[in-house]
Amino acid sequence: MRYSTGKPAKQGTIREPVRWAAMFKSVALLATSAIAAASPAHAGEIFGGLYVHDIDSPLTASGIEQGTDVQLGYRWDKIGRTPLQPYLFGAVNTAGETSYAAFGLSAKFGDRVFVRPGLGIAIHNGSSGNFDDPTNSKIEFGSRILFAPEVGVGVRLSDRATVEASWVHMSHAQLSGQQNPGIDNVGVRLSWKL
Ligand SMILES: [Ca+2]
Repeated sequence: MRYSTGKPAKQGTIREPVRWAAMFKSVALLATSAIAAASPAHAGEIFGGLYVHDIDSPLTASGIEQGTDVQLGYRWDKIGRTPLQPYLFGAVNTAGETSYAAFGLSAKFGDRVFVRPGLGIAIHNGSSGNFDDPTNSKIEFGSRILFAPEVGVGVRLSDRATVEASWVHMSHAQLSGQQNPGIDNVGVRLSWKL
């Protein structure tokens, strides 16, 4: 029995769904093979963390801004046979001060215990002023785009999960002039392999 309603189906109503199904199938196949080609062995990782924003460190002239950074990101699988993993994250400041997003490359050395250095480029929504304005509680970064080196020291919790103490620095290395106070954010980050 093909049609339980007993009504004869019109030509169009049968053929349209079949055509759409075929199209959907080929798109799904294409997407699946593209993902498979991009990551033959593993998928990437998602990560998230909480950071004390703008700690007063010897590396920066700061300790000015307040709040906590809520960070959320994605780390791709290794590029070929290199240890390099591209990453992308956003860090939103809970006190409405400088939030930022960074894209870069990191490498993980070790397994149960590891060190993960990285170098990223960041864009932020804080002040990019070239002179310090002491009347505000903002950092004048001197540039909209900043270098964002980072280091994590962590341990593996399971096959999928790691936790690390993480330091993210941002400054422009005086490439955009003398005004380069920089910022250091220190926190804890959890990564989860997909
Ligand atoms: Ca200021």
